[in-house]
Amino acid sequence: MNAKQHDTKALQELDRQHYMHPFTDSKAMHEKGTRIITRADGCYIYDSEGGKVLDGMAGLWCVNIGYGRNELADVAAQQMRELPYYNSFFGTAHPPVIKLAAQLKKLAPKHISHVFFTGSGSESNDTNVRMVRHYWQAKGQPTKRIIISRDNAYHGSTMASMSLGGMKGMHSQGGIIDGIEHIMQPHWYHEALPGETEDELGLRAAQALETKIIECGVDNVAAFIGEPVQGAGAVIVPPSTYWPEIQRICKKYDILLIADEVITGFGRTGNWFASETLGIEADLMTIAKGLSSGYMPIGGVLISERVAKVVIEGGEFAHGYTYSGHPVAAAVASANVSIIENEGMIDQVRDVTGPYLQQRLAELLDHPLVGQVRGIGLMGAIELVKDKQSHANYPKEVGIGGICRDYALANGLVMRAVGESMIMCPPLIISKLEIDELIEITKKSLDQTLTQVEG
Ligand code: PXG
Repeated sequence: MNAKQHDTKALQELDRQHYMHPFTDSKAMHEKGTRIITRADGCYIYDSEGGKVLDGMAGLWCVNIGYGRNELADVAAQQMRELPYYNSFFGTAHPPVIKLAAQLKKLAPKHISHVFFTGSGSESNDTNVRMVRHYWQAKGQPTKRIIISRDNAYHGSTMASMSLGGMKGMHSQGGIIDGIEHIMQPHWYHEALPGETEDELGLRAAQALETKIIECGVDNVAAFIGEPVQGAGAVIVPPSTYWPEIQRICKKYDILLIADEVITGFGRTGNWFASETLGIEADLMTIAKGLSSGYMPIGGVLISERVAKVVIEGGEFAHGYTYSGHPVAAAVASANVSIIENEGMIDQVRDVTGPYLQQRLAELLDHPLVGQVRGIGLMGAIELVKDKQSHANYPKEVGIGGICRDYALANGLVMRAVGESMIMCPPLIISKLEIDELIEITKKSLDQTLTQVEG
């Protein structure tokens, strides 16, 4: 494809004048000049200066099938011509949304019976807050309203989903809504007591849920929400003792379990959902991102028969978005899911590229800066430390993650820095050769970072 010419300077100036970016320190960004991405293909993105960069983050954890799949553009164009918009309110529906719901029911865990559609992961978690409270009300237990989540969780950026999240920096900008409680995260590397094994930490972190339920009053708790593997929190894979214990506690106290699969869904961990990989049976599952591989904005909630029955029996659930089940987004999501299925992408992640990425990441443990590598399937994190023995990170002021991220970008790789962790989540189509490239650039960037911070 011929690259269109773009006037970088003019675009950067317009950007500075008029565009308010999400999650951005505007002043700092404009001092460097905004990076303008103009096109993408496969696992690579291209900028307005002609630079080619390996996208180790699949956009924002979402471009599962990779860039440049023209079939999806064709599906979108065809659907726009036929029926660009209609809603599912007031007794109507349209073919793409009905077909997508049925397609998702087929590939979801057996106990899932229905799907509610939204425009994003954040909206889906807002839907969850309303749905679990409505569920308990409809069952005649209206005091069950509190939702328990974890520190350092990410569930979105709307008021309710941000409140569910456990990001202190977000809470501090405007506060959180009532009825949300947080417990510790299952992060062995930084949360373990002296001598505590991973399994012991997993149990202790899960039992914090039981303690919190009792503290809140058993009759006041509606649900627990967790990402099977924390993503934005820096790819934190819980010890194997964690989820079975969480599940046991949810059953014991009769509270609903919500698995936020926005990042982990659609193949990321080598199954359709991480709930299968980790043996979680959730009452509600949040989906977005990989549902359409980011080609169209769409999210949703997979609903178990247990919850769906009560909601359906409860009369009108007064909730929905103009773009719930948008026909173009639904048609594109449906084609995306078919591509994942027909091209065997999930088997490839489970059997080939997932284990290969994890094996190659493990090699980085020899590097003086690397204290731990974590990961599962095609998501991974590298924890940068000053002292491997004590697990101590460099002081925040050093900004070691940002240093490493900037070197990686200059070397041709997009990686995210979350505090002192370097994180990655490449498209599911990444080849072993491209994983080699990712690892080589990471090694080089770690060396450059070490030289800069230690001289
Ligand atoms: N749940 C999870 C687990 C997520 O990772 C959302 C919900 C919200 O989805 P929407 O579509 O509303 O953005 C997410 C989103 C980061 C980063 O810094 C991560 C996300 C979004 C933006 C930035 O890693 N995840």
